[in-house]
Amino acid sequence: MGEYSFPTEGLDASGLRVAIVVSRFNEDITGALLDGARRALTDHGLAADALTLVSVPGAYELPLTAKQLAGHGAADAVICLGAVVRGDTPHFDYVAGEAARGIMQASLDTGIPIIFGVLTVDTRQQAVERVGGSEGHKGEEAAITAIEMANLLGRLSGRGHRA
Ligand code: INI
Repeated sequence: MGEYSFPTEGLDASGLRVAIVVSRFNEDITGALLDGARRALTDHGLAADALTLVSVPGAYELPLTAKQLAGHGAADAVICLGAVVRGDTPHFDYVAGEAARGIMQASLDTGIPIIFGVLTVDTRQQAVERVGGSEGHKGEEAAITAIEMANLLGRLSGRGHRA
C-alpha cells in the first residue's frame, strides 16, 4: 500500500504545465490574485514557458474555459481566479454558485485538478484582505494547491510527477 499524503513544504512545480483562467470582473482584485498565483508558481520552479494564461469577462465564464484547457491535455492543473462581491450584485448566488459548481464539474469530467481560486465575499474590503492582507493571499494558496494536486494526480495515475 503506497503513501499518498505529502507535506506541502518542498512542493516542486518544475516538471508541470499549468494554466490560469482569470476573470476581469473586479479586475483590481483578480489582478492581485493573478500576481500572487504567478509568484507562487515561479517560486516553486514552474518554467516560464509552462504557464498558459487566459482571461474571461467574469466568474461565470471560468468553468467552460477551464474545461477546454484541461480537456486538451495541455495542462496538469488549471487555476481559476475570480472575485464575486455580494454587495455588487443581486445575482451573487447564481454567479458564485454556478462558478463553484461548474469548476467542480469540469474537474471531475476531465480528471484534471481545476482549482477554485474565486473569492466569494460580502464586501470589497473582505476581498482586499484576501489578496495579501489580514486573511492571507488566496492567489498564492490556489497556486500551491494546484502544484500539490497536479503532483498527487500525476503520481496516482503513474505519470510520475513528484509529490
Ligand atoms: N462576475 C464576477 O466575476 N464577479 C461579480 O461580482 C459579478 N457581478 O457582480 O455580477 C460578475 N458578474 C458577471 C458574470 O460573471 C458574467 O460575466 C455575466 O453574467 C455574463 O455571463
